[in-house]
Amino acid sequence: MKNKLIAEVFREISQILEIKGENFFKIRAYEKAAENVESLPDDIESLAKEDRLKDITGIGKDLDEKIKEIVSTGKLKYLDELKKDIPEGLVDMLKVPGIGPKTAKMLYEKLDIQDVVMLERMAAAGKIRGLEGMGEKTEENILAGIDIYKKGRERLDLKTATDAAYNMIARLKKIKEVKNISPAGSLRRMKETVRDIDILVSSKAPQKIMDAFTGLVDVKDITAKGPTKSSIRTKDNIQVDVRVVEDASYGAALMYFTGSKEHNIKLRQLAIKKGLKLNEYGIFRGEKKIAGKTEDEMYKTLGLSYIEPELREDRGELEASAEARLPDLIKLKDIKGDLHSHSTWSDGGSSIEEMVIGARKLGYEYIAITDHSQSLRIAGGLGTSELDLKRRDMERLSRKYKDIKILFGTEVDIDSEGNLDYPDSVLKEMDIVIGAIHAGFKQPVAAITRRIIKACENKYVHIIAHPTGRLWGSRNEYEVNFEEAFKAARDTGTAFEINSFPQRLDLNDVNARMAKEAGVKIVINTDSHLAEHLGMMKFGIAVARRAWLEKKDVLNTAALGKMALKNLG
Ligand code: DGT
Ligand code: CA
Repeated sequence: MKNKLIAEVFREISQILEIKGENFFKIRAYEKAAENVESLPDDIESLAKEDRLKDITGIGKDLDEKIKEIVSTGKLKYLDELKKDIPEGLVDMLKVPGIGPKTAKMLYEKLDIQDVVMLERMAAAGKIRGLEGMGEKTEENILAGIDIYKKGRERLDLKTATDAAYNMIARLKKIKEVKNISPAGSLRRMKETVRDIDILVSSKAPQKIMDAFTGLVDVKDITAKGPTKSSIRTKDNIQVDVRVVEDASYGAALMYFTGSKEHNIKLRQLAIKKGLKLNEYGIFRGEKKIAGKTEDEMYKTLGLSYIEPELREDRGELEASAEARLPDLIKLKDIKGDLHSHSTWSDGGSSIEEMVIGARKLGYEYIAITDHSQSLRIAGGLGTSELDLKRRDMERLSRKYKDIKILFGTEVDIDSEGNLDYPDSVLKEMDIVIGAIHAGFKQPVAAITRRIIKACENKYVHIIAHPTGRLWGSRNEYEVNFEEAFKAARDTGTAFEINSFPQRLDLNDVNARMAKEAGVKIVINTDSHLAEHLGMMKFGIAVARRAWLEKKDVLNTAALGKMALKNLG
């Protein structure tokens, strides 16, 4: 789908227009078009082909032509022209959280700041505080924003990395000389963020693989090309390394390049203790190779059972493997439903019916539609009279789709004092109540923890959603004292969420494992704002697996009647 690309182009146009000080309505028209295209459930390419773009709100003749140009050429002349008038770095500067077009314009005009590097230098040198409305605090905020921006660019979110890697692997698989192929590195371990994509191939014809890989259409630069290892940067600026090994060493190499480094070091120490030598070619007794073809064989030779890649972080997995007490990790197919999703009733882009159809396609037994609560105006939060209308809509759909249970829910805002955005009399009527923090991220840790605990203490709140508030690349997490929060959750029977949205993925692996050990129940949700987001469940599952969770630790692996949700009695 090109929806996202087109939305990004329109957003960039609106920002450049704003920097240039153009007409407000023109700016707003592009912004609005970006929002509409982004939340569109249909594939914009097919709409363009059928000449139905003008059905989209805010798309007239002019934008219709521009979308068609992007769809057919992948570019837009108008944007290229616009960019010529302003320094290139200024557009990047807008990606720094907290820097809007107005600020960028002022910094450019008054201080000739043209890119992020200059911005950082000037903020650090205290040169910005002299400008109107700017102080020392502004400079601190700018530096903090640059930090988040840089981190977001250094490491890819798991979805971006997974999509890019599997797309590339699918194309490399078609080469007949490829025998085995797999992702390796942090991506295979399904770490929340990934620096680069590592791919391992076994083949008798490494040169052919190297040529094919470096010749792929999306390669922008070839940073290294050797007989068995090459590195490239894609047009999306993603670094990919491919290594080719002999099939007899494939397992050893896969183990080595999957890591983590800490896991590898422990394995090597174990080998030495057994009088063996371990490297990326195999396990050796003296000169004789005794394992190397498969990972299974490698682990067995070391006296261990197979360790899933998600566990290879040196967090006790070697010991657990040796003592046959590795967890039976949860799998995607164990999930029976999604308990956190949005519809067009609040800020989602799909109707309840589209969400329900999406959930049925995944074979779910239930889906909760948990739209935002009344105070969250920007997210289209629902007032009580709208709740009645939504309920009627749901009841109609429940009669139409009898093979899935549609749960009536809300993501209720936890305010800065820890109070909930609906009275108990409203919450009481809901099948699923999710409490979530959406503002006041800068409060001290004790205050935020107190808010979460207070929400847990409300007998109608089943789940605490995205418990750290982080958004990779645009917002840092707020601090929570999880020891205290988990204690409250356990005592009240409130569950904590692992949010599968790739920019969120919180609870993270470490906190989710701590939650389990503290006796807290976990749910894995997608927080979908479009029907196709329902498929992001796999990323939440990855976090859960990295947290050593089993099927029984996760509530939404159970049938609806058996789900141990908070007892509201
Ligand atoms: P990343 O790229 O930062 O997201 O994380 P990784 O784990 O993919 O790290 P990367 O790409 O530097 O290396 C891939 C794997 O290769 C790593 O997980 C383990 C292995 N490896 C790399 N360097 C060393 C090393 O110095 N010693 C050992 N034992 N293994 C290493
Ligand atoms: Ca890597």
